[in-house]
Amino acid sequence: MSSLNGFAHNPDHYGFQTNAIHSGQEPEKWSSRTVVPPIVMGTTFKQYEPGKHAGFEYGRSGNPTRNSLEECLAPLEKAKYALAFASGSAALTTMSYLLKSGDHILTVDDVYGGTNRFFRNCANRMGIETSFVDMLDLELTEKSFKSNTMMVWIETPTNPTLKLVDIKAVCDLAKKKNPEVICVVDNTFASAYFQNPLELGADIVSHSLTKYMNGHSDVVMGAIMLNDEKLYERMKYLQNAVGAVPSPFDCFLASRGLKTLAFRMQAHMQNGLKVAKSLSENPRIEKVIYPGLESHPQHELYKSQMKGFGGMISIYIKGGIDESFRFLKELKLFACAESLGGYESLVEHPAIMTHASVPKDQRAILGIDDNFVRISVGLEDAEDLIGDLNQALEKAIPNV
Ligand code: P1T
Repeated sequence: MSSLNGFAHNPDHYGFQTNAIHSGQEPEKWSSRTVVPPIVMGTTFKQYEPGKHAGFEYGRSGNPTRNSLEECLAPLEKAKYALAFASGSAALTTMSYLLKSGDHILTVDDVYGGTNRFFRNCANRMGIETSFVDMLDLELTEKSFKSNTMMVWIETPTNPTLKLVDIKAVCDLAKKKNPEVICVVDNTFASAYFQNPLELGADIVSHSLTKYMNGHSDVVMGAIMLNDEKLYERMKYLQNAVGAVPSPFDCFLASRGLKTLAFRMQAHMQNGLKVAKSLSENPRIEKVIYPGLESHPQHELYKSQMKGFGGMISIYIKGGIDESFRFLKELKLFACAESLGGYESLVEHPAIMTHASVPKDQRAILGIDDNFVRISVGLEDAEDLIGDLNQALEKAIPNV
C-alpha cells in the first residue's frame, strides 16, 4: 500500500477485481492525476542533491510504471510484496541467487522445459545440484530431501502433463525438515485467479506473466510475490543487482492485461471444459488430461486446492509422430506455437517444442511421448474450436 494522503488504496479492504483495477494505480500518484498509470520511459531521475531523491534513482533499481504494476500484482496473490522481472525465466535465475554453491534444490519432476534446462545446465555450473522427484509420492519426496536442500520448487499444475502437487503437504514436509528451506511455487498455469500458494505455506509464488496473467501474447515478463519482509528485501536487492528487469512499456501492457484476468480465466475455464469433454468422447483420442474433469487422477485435490482451471488440456492421440504432425498441420484456428494462456488458441508438440531440452529418458518416464499434444484453449467460440479439432483429427487419423 502506498501513502497518498488519504487516497492510498488499501487492497486488504477489497476483492480481486477491484484490486486489479485500483491497486498501485491511484491517480493522486501522478502530478497530472492521470487515471491510467503512465508509461515512464526515463532511465534516470533528477536528484534534489546528491543522495536525496523523490524515490527513484535509476531505471533498473526502480521505475514508477514497474512499481505500479508490482503494487497491483501483490494483492492478487494475497501477498504483501511483488517484484517484476524480464521473463519468468529471469525470475527463476534471480531466485537462484538466494542459494550458494553446495546447496541443493528439490523440484517436481515435470516442469517447464526451460526450468528443467536451467536446473540441469545452468544452476549446476554454480555448484547447485537439483533432484527431480515425482511429488505425487510424498514418501519419495520426503526421502529425497538432503541435509543441504535449501529450495523446494513446485510447479502445479505441471507443464506439460498437468499433474497436481499438494502444495500444503509438500511445504509442510519441507518446513518440518528444515524451516530455512525456501518453498517456491510456479503458479503460471493456474494464474493468481485460480490458486494462491502463499495461503498454502509457500514462501514465494513465481509467475511467467507472459501467459495468463498478461493474457494477450504480447509481453514476455515474470514476477514473484511474497510476504516475508527479509526475503523481499533480499530479492529486491537481487532484482537490481542481477538486473533482469522488464521495460516500462511492457509493465504498462501487463497492468492492462490484469484488468481482465478474472473474466478471461472464467471464459478460459468454460471453453476448456467444453473442449476437454468433447475430446474425451472422440474415438481418435486415447486420453485427455484436464484437472477439471473427474477422470483426472488428482481431481479431488483440484477441488480443494484450486478455485478452477483455465484452458490447458493435454491429450494422447491415437497413433504416433506422423499422426501428431498431421493433426497439428491440419488445424486452422489453433496455431502451432509455443507458449500458452493468451486469448488465442495454440497447440504444440512438447517432445519436439517446449520440452525438447528435457532428456529423452526423462521424457519417457513423464509420458511426453510422440502422440502427446498440449493445447491452450483460447477465447474463441467453443463450438468453432471443437469443430476445428474434430476436422483435423479426422484428417490426421482417418481409419477409426
Ligand atoms: O517464457 P518465460 O516468461 O521466461 O517463462 C518461463 C516459464 C516458467 N514457468 C512455466 C510454468 C512456464 O510454462 C514458462 C514458459 N512456458 C512456455 C513458453 C511454454 O510454452 O510452456
